[in-house]
Amino acid sequence: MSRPRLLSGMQPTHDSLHLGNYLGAQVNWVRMQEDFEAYFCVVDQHALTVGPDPADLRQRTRVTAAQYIAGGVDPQRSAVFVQSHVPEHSQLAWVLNCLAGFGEAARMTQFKDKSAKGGQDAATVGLFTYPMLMAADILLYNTEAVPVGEDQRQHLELTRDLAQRFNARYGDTFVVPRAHIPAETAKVMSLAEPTAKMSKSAENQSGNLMMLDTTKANTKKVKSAVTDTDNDVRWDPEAKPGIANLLRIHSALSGESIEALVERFAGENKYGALKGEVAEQVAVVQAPFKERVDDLLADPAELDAHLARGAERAREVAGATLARVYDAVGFVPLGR
Ligand code: ATP
Ligand code: LTN
Repeated sequence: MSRPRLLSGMQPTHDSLHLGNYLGAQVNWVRMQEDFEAYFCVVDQHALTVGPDPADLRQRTRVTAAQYIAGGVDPQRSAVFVQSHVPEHSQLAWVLNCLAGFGEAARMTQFKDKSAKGGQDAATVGLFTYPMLMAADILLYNTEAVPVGEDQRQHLELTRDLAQRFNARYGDTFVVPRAHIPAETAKVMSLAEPTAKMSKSAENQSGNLMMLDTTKANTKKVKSAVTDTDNDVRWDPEAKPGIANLLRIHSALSGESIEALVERFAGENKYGALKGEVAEQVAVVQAPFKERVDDLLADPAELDAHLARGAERAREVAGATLARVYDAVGFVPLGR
């Protein structure tokens, strides 16, 4: 019996993933690839929406793929591929652009945030149509499950709406996907500004724990994490967002429950001790991760071969779905 399908992706917008990407998304990917037929895409076309330097984009696309594998994605079991290698993604995106409402797309918070940051003129049309390309990524594979972080919930809702709208208008074509969002670590917050999520594109990078940084650099960031001044370790995300973030990170990495941690760090002046343990827990995961990435990047031909195999597997499924879509909307098939 065939397994249900899963697809997810990350943008190659930085030299390294951060701990939020790892805990919020990747840990779940690795767990779920056991039960699903999984497709993991490096979404380079999405990254183009912010106008990266070509050499950076090329390098970051490979580094991102290497990080998927270093984090535990098995390229023999799951398809690891690059979005621009599978042209069906942009082909389906066009069809979905013609189905999505202008106002509906304008309501996406990611678009509103990102376009507000650079000013209206700096925002590209690509940034506006980003969610329809993401919907195409997902719907091409008849995907049932999409493991992402909390910030992607709205895009997933839009994807579901578009799938249902297409099915209602043109007949049953797409599977309506579900988001899989991990509860505890759904949002890893910035260490410098614990009310904002850890983000690759944040202006202040001192709040991000980067998976490919040195242990020393990350330890320094943890030790200078913004907290509060009452020095009492308690679980109170509203009043103590910095401490809540550290507790969540510790718990996700160590497996120790938040209640147990609070009990262990109860009493005066334990912020330093908590930070010390968080730094250690981060290093246990991050140092070997970085080593595996370095090994993979040392053999670019092998890495590119993984990506070529991944794209081939992806195209088999994507091509069949796109053909059904083209037929459903009324495009004339190419004569022979
Ligand atoms: P950018 O800041 O450039 O938008 P990002 O850091 O948000 O990038 P993405 O590439 O957009 O990262 O996201 C990759 C995956 O990581 C998504 O599933 C997203 O939900 C998840 N993710 C990103 N940031 C966090 C975070 N701080 N906590 C938990 N999950 C996160
Ligand atoms: N928008 C997503 C990245 C992304 C994605 C996808 C995630 C693009 N296409 C398909 C899951 C499925 C983000 O993380 N910012």
